[in-house]
Amino acid sequence: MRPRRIRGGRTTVLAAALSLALAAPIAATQAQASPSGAPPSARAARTAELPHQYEVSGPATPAERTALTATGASVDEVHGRAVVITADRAQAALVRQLGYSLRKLPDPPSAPAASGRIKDFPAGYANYHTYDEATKEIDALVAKYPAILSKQVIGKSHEGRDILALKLSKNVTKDENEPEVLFTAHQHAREHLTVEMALYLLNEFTGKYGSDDRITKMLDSREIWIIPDLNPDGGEYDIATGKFQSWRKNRQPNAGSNEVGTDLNRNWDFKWGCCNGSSDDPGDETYRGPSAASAPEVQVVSKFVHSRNVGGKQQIKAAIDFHTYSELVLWPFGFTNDETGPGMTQDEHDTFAAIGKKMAASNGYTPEQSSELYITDGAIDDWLWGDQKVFAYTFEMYPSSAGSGGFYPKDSVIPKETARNKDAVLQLLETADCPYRAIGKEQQYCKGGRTRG
Ligand code: 0X9
Ligand code: CA
Ligand code: ZN
Repeated sequence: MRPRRIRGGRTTVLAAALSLALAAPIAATQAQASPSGAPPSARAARTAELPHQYEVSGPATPAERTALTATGASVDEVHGRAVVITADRAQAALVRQLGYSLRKLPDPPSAPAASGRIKDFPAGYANYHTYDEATKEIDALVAKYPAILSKQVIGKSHEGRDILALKLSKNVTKDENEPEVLFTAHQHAREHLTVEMALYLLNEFTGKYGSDDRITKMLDSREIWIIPDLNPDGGEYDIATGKFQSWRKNRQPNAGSNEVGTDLNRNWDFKWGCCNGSSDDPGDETYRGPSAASAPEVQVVSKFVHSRNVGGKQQIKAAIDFHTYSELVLWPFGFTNDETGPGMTQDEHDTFAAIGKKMAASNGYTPEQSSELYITDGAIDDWLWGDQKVFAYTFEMYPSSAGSGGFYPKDSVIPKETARNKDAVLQLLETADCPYRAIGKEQQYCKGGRTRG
């Protein structure tokens, strides 16, 4: 019963479930139609158009918010009786059609790069790392700390940029029998703060090994993987012109459409496209791609995770995928509102919730099952858990609202808002040898101790 557009025209919304009038052409279609009334050449026009953020008053339940995502807009922020969305003109019109009122929010800043170069962050954002800057910083760290940090190129993005996996551990060149934990960042192009989060962790773990007790213990007894940039093409595109593009997806073209990009966080191969938690329209923010794991970036990371299955056992025990924004700690499943069911026992759910709530207590975020927000299918955490039984979380970082910078907070917040997650990250590392300790069931689930062999 999902509201559907008729492809090729965006002329009709069939929103029977929402009891809407069906016949009236929507405003955006009229705006896009040529004077002759011929079919609009809206594809090219939409591609050139930057989306905007809007506050939408009314949607108050997960079901209402999921219905909102069916317009193709992304839901960026959730409050009791309102949300903030990113939408292009057509999507905004569809939201109005659902009976909600929209208030347009200010656009992200646009300024010449502080460096005077294009393809760089603008003034006020100079401390964010471009892809090249991040790569240089990483290479310098690897050169300085070769005993505890190693770099692998695990594959390439659509446009051919390297996707990196950094390993941090004592005896880093050996694959030791130690619990592994994965941190990923930047599935969504405009969420630049997440790359800074990954770089923070790399700097912190290397720089404080040997002096910070908790860090030293974790590098001595865990193998930590950091994939700092899942979507380098999208990230570079977002900053390429001196004006932030509010871009979310990757930069893979879509066959038969002028619309570019797949939402990587709807493309993972678990319950892909199952549950109205993603879009089949290439123009939408949450386009799931033509098939599961169709995005090269998703393929590369899926293959990497599968490669950590050693001797029939997945070595990665826990994970955090960093996003912005809203200050949330989320856990699976996103594809269903049910707390338990196939693939999620009561003990597993309770373990997710116990660890999630404790991490949230340390960083001040709000803990909840991800479907409390809205339904998502094909998200990485659902895949990591559903396919690989990794205790996988999604962190939505700073800020809590659009008014505090939304996707584009100034670089002055980077130190505080990355360090804010240090304790949560260490907690997850510390629990990774037996997550079930969090519900007092270590004996039942973890006796025998060793993860392998
Ligand atoms: O919609 C998303 O992919 C995430 N929000 S964002 O604003 N960063 O795009 C939330 C995902 C929630 N669902 C799961 N974690 N499964
Ligand atoms: Ca080791
Ligand atoms: Zn995101």
